[in-house]
Amino acid sequence: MDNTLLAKKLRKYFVMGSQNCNHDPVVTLKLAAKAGITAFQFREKGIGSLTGVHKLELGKKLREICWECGVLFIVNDDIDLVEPLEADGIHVGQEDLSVQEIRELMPDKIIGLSVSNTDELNQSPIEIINYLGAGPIFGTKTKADAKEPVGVKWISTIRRHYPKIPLVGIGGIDITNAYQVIDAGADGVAVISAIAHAPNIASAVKKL
Ligand code: TZP
Ligand code: MG
Repeated sequence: MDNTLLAKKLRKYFVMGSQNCNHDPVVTLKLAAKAGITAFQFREKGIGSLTGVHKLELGKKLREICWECGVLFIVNDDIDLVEPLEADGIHVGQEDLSVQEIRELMPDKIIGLSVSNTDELNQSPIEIINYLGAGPIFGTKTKADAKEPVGVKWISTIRRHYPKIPLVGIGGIDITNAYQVIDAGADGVAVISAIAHAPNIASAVKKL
């Protein structure tokens, strides 16, 4: 997939695991996928999350929905799930398995990398990854160990250095501020609670 197409597919990027959902995650994803999310990241992690076979079984159901609706399917961090779920790619943070190692194992998968500051950006092998996740842009309660919010300025900074890399903002983004992230130069917005906790999921997805 080339950069232009990937950038388009990252426009409305729903990130979620069962621990984020007030309702059945399968129902939640179905509603979001039917309403127009373009990408999904299976992020089953943290307090209350599933492990082992339960994680795999939920992943399979969510993967199926993404196939049906033409939604890109990315796994968070867990490299052992990429093949069993036939994921389109994997998203990792700075403390996870190195992108060099992942690229050697998976030459054709999409690799997304989180970057929160200039040091992280400078030490990252941008040429071997496919997209960047930048944040947390705004304050967020969803990720317990989230770093300080960096603001939309971080989006414009990355964009200046890398005019063409597919780029999404994450952290505290909702229907009221998503436009700021796009206006700053991001290709898309990655959200958890703005969709998972929305009173009306379809309406939230449309407004993002
Ligand atoms: N990475 C940086 S902030 C964040 C992640 C996974 C949490 C985003 O959740 P929300 O609810 O969209 O603020
Ligand atoms: Mg991680």
